[in-house]
Amino acid sequence: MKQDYKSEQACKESKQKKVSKVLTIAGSDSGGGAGIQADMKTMQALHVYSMTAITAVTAQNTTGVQQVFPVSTDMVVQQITSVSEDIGFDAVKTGMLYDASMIEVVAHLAQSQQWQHLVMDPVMMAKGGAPLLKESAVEALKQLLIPCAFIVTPNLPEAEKLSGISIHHMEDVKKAAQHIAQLGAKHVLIKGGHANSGSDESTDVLYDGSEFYSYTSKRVNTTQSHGTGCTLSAAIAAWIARGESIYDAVQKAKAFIDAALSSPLHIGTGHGPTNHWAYNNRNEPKWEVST
Ligand code: PXL
Repeated sequence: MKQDYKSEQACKESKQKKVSKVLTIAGSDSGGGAGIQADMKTMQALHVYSMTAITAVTAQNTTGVQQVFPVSTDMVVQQITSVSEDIGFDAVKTGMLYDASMIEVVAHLAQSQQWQHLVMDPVMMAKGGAPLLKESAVEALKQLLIPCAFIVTPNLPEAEKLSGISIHHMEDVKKAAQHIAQLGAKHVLIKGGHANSGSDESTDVLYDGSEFYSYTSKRVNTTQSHGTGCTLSAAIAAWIARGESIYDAVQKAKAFIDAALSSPLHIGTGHGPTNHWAYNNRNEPKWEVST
């Protein structure tokens, strides 16, 4: 009997999963498609417990950003301290940081708390062109936060800003990735979604300090792409927190965003959000537009 009980217990225990945890430090998007909201929806879908430190509150919808209200650096430090002292995390993700003083305090904590897995999305601008990072803060990103990053995930315009290299061809993408890695990031993923190549494929390039890896997927031509960068980087952070290698985390996060872009929800009248349910419902019928 005892033996039976023991094996039952062992079985039960072996079926227990560790809950992986990610802290996201980013701005709130009232429209629910990008920022903190995209991060939490993505991590929830990937069965990762998410926590937040909100850096700015934005009033926005699918037509644009109407207002930005930055949260004080003291309050951001307190949010991070509160969750790190009690709950802890397996990875940290940063999104909208808004200005140099915010970058300074986050970089300071990254160093003092020795964050091993910082996924840094260098958010600079919203889809409609609203600035989410002050121009004067780009240098702080380069000098203070990139050196703490496990992976930086710029799109093409962000990669140009961070590297100072004007990108026209794949060779330029590689040079820019090397340049950003030299600033201190362990890995750099330059996303090809903004390329105006006329190709029906989109290629993201990962650089790990010695080799380049290409991730090519079918280009999804859609206006329903608000929050794509946040969603991809949140998925990378979630998979890293779950113990995947950087190569598999990027591959799986790409699968998540491909599903999210391919099955739009048609929310709002402008640039709608991606579909954070789609990855888990890949074999379900597509969503109908509600009128
Ligand atoms: O997608 C970049 C982004 C990040 N964070 C916030 C945003 C946006 C885009 O609008 O609003 C808060």
